[in-house]
Amino acid sequence: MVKYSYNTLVYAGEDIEEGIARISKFGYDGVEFVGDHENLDADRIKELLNKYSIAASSICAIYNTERDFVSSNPDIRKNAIQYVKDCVDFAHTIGAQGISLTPTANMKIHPETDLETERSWAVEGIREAGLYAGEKGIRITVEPWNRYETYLVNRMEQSLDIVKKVDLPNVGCMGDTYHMNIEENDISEAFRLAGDKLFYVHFADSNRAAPGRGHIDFKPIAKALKEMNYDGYISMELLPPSADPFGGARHEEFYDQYTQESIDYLKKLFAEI
Ligand code: LER
Ligand code: MN
Repeated sequence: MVKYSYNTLVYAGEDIEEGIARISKFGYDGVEFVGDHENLDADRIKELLNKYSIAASSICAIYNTERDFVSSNPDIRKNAIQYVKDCVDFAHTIGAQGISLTPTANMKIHPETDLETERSWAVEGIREAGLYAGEKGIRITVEPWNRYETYLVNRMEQSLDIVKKVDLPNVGCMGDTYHMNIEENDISEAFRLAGDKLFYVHFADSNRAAPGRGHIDFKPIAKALKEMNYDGYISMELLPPSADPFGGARHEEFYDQYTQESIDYLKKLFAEI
């Protein structure tokens, strides 16, 4: 059985308690948090998760020009590794199982060095972060992003290649249907390719709205996940229709409406297949 989670990334301008309460109210199993451990109080979140009887699913780590696994500046590469280690501590305190990772700064679309060197820095850095995460029982998932957000890992086969080279039991792949709809030939086949290395999933429709509001056909995807016996989280990562969706503006429909609608839509879909 899959588990359902909702990423609080889109809940701008409210206290984290409101988000946790909402996600619990609509019947989710888990809450996904942004890797913003400097502004989020881990002990308080742990108490709130207890209060609303819900788990933490994963930490959505955000990389920027100050923390980039493949920067030509070794200090910035070190910052990226340290950032994941800090996210691991945060995850450990709140009981989250994993951390999502992409080895480049978000929205960086040009390499600084040759791709072979950058890939080897990615493997090296993820391995160091993965060893630290493994000691605390936390998994790391390598997420492909579409070509407008990164150039290094755009498809599942590239995530799997890095994961195989890192070669740690707690480091695996993830897929985000929004990115996959742009980059993969066949979304279901890409999930199947990851096999038992598929550790985590983000769902959003083709326009990043709630599943059912765009033109992705979720039926074959749900079927593939079921046939693979995937029993991890499907986390809704819905974002506004904006060139910079990470800007933090409040879009009303992503709060109660899409939180409720997404889980209802997916539970019905999984029951039908
Ligand atoms: C980025 O587009 C993404 O998909 C997230 O999981 C991380 O911010
Ligand atoms: Mn995602």
